[in-house]
Amino acid sequence: MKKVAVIMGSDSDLPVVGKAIDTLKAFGVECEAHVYSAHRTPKEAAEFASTARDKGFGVIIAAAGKAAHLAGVLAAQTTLPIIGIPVKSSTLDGLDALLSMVQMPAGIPVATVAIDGAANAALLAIEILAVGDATLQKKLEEKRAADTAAVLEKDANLRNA
Ligand code: RP5
Repeated sequence: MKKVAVIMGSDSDLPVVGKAIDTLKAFGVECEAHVYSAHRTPKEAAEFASTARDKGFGVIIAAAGKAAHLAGVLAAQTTLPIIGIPVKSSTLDGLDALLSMVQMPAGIPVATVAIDGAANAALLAIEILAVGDATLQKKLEEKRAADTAAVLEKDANLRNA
């Protein structure tokens, strides 16, 4: 199975990004986390993205806050799918990161999830890998069924209260 790379602009993003790593691990997806910054370590970020496919990665998740160019900078160096997590790490509550990440020019896509949406970033990465992996697809379906059951249980509890 292909690996997922989880790149964050700073270790201060880890409390958010941790949910993505935990979700990937829960599905048995191998992941590798790095701190690379589009602005502070541009060479390392570009080097990682341009060699990621040959190293066995199938998807890259990129998390960053403020003027969040990391996902776009990585996307410019590879045709692997890039999923961006805008991180709420500034006085603008993450709206700055969201707009920096989501407004990519045509030709260089970044699939941007919600502000701090790390769990969905991981699930989207898993869904991409599951296109060619029946075991992973089954695990996704089991999670959906469990999520549905949990909501229906809450509904029943509410009516029985
Ligand atoms: C961004 O700036 C990082 O992704 C982080 O969200 C934010 C603050 O970084 P630090 O100053 O905490 O390293 O590049």
